[in-house]
Amino acid sequence: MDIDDDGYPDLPVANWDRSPSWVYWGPDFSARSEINQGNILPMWANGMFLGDLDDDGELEISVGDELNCEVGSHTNSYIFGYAGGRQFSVEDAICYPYSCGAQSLQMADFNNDGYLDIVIANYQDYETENPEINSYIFLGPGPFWAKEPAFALPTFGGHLTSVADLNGDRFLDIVFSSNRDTTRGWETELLIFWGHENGTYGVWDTTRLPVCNNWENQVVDLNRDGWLDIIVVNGKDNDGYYTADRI
Ligand SMILES: [Ca+2]
Ligand SMILES: [Ca+2]
Ligand SMILES: [Ca+2]
Ligand SMILES: [Ca+2]
Repeated sequence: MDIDDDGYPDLPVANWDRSPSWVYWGPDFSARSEINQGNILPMWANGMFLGDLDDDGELEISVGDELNCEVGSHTNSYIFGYAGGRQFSVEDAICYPYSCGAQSLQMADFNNDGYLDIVIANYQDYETENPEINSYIFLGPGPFWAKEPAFALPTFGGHLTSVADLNGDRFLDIVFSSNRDTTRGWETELLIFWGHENGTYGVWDTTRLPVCNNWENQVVDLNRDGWLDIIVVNGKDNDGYYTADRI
């Protein structure tokens, strides 16, 4: 997306290490800026998303922070704002315990009220190594840092989400990649949480599909029949063999 409104798309990059995350500036991408402003340390960033969360015409960038050296996975995830020129500033946060081993903070209007909301996908609590922790939906408008989540969604080592209306009922559905669970190990199930007219989500309406050590999913209509399909990026099975990705 074009962050600085110069007519050229720019390229945000989440760095999964101790480096800050960056935006490379179009059109030639030779220059980059650090996103981690306001003394926010790099914290093994995952799953960036862009959207105008506060409806002021400028994009915000959400960054899921998985862990840091001092507090492990008990760390905040942050939302940075574009501060003009090639600068960013910290705008908002999803705080621990709602950010725990976070993989993404995806933006969408889940309750159809015109304000962008956030779904955070949480991988695991590194202190207990338990991957069966909740992911959460926060309803906008922000600020989100002191908000309670609207919905707690139990996930299996939650990873990158896709958000789309998969069944054509006009309500957004959420596809959680599932990395592992406690009983089935790597051979777990991807979770689709179905949307509803009143904007609610819960375990009482999910579809589960077999996956192995699933890192990511994407939705697209591959066979052009008018229905979105799901591409699943898998890792290893319980015997340690790397498995085929699935559609
Ligand atoms: Ca640009
Ligand atoms: Ca904005
Ligand atoms: Ca909303
Ligand atoms: Ca739907």
